[in-house]
Amino acid sequence: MKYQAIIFDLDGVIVHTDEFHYQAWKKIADKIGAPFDRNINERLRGVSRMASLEIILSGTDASFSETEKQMLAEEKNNEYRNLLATMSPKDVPKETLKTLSALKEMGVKLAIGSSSKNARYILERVGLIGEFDAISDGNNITHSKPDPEVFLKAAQFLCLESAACVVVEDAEAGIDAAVAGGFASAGIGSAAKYPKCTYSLNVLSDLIGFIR
Ligand code: B16
Ligand code: MG
Repeated sequence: MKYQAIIFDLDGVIVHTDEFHYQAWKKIADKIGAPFDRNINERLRGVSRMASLEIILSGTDASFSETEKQMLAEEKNNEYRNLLATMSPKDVPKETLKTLSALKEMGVKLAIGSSSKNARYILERVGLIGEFDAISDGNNITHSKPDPEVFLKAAQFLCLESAACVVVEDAEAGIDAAVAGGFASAGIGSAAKYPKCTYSLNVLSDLIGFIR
């Protein structure tokens, strides 16, 4: 086997919570009169909550104090968590379940490397919390993607070197983080055509052929 572990990004790779991020940010942007559409939303993939807010605020001339920014971020998170509360195991794509179980059978370790502070809550809601050997998320890092910290911590939790792991990502910021950390990377969705990817996936299970 070429690799001993796969480190999966969560939002946009394992489950499609990216639509919920869009809806929650849209509500906040409309409220403060900031332009926001699906193109701007693409720039928020893999980016931390506060950095996402800064991207949205850069589209308006209005200025906000640090306290107001914290309040907007909290309001967005409350909206987002209300949407997450509607999730259940039926929200896990069959492709995800099939891929995770095939990788397990191959004896590959599985980890999560997500910028989200809600990662564990999401994994609990959809019934996947017990499926991973390690979870590295927004609560155990000080630097968000494109910094490699979240993936380096995941590798550390697995007691493996970066070279033994492949990072799977839907965000260019996530692929940049993987490259910076010395990991091989597999891009899916928006990141599949990013030239810095080691591998390009049409569907998640394409991964199986690349790691043998
Ligand atoms: P939270 P990932 C990322 O998750 C999302 O792609 C990004 O849109 C979000 O701002 C970030 O998590 C922080 O999420 O507000 O829940 O802490 O793709 O790294 O799994
Ligand atoms: Mg993502």
